[in-house]
Amino acid sequence: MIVITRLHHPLQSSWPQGVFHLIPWVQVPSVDTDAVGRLYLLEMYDQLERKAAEIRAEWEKDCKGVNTPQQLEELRIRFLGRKGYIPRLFAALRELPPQERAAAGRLLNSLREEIQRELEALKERIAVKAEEERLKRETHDFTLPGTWRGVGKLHPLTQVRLEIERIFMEMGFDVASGPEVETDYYNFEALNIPPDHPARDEWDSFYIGEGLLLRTHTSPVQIRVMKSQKPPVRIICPGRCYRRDTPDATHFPVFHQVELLWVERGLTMAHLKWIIEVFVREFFGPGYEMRFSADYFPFTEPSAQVHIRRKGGPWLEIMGAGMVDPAVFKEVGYDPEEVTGFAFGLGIERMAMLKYGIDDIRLFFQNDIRFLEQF
Ligand code: 2NL
Repeated sequence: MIVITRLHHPLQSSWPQGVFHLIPWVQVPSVDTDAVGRLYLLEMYDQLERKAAEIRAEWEKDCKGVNTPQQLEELRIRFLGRKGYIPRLFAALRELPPQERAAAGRLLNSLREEIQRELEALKERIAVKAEEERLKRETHDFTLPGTWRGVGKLHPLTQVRLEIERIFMEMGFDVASGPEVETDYYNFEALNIPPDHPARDEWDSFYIGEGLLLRTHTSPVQIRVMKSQKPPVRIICPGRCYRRDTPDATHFPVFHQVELLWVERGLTMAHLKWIIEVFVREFFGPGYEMRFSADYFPFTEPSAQVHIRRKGGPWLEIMGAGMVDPAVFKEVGYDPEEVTGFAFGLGIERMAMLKYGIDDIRLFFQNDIRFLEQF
């Protein structure tokens, strides 16, 4: 009796078509069972090999028509997907007896590896082609004007302020600042300008009630510094100031000041003159002569206005200055017999106008880019 189980192989749609069906095993009871088994296995292996060759051929044919990632993915699923040809072949492998699986497995493995390798190559080729096509499509005209991204710069007043700060910082002065809304005390009284003093007419102010006003100069910063520390004091106070002036070519209700204050034992007007000389040379350049002439400020005594000029040019007023009035020292708790000091105040707008030849202060506040971009 011959017992051959599972003659119907999963790869076969009907009974095997090879030599197997020709074996008259039913008619020949004394058939050599081993020989029949070997034949059957040979047939199975043959079938597998043929199927592999078919798959290989189909692959060769179909991979030529693949041009897009989608087509590639379809091809991959058809051959390597969970229910694709190759996994189905591997499933069929299980139908072979163990001793035959190795050879068939090697065959299928090499087929699978080959297809995987070619799939990768195909993927690479498609990517390269897609990139080439993208480059062909996206051409650039490098002669077209670019998008202008304006490079910002500092406002000319800021540039001038920073330059002035640099000069005095190099001479050892600290930069101090304080509030723009001040009390009447710090803005006037501490500076030896009592209420109802006629000198107040000089500084037409913006009052905002309850003894508060917009500072008319940066001197209150210096008062605050002196009240908070002992001499020596070497500071400059740059900042925004406000006066109730009607705008014209040289006046604007908002403007910027730098005041300097140096308090120490033994300072004289000669030191003041030296400091200003150094400043003028640094800021305006060499070749200027300087003149002090008498002036009056309630907070300095003596007081002076300072002019400079180039040879043959007109005298230009650059600042007011003076020796700190003893009344101011007493107010902040300094002993006028112990220390002396000097101060000056200059307008940043005026410095910028002199340096760059600007004839109207209002230009600084109009934010006209045609003006601003020149600095
Ligand atoms: C000007 C004049 C000046 C001062 C400001 C000052 C400050 C203290 C004490 C003494 Cl705390 N003086 N400042 C001194 C002289 C002149 O400014 O016309 N500026 C534009």
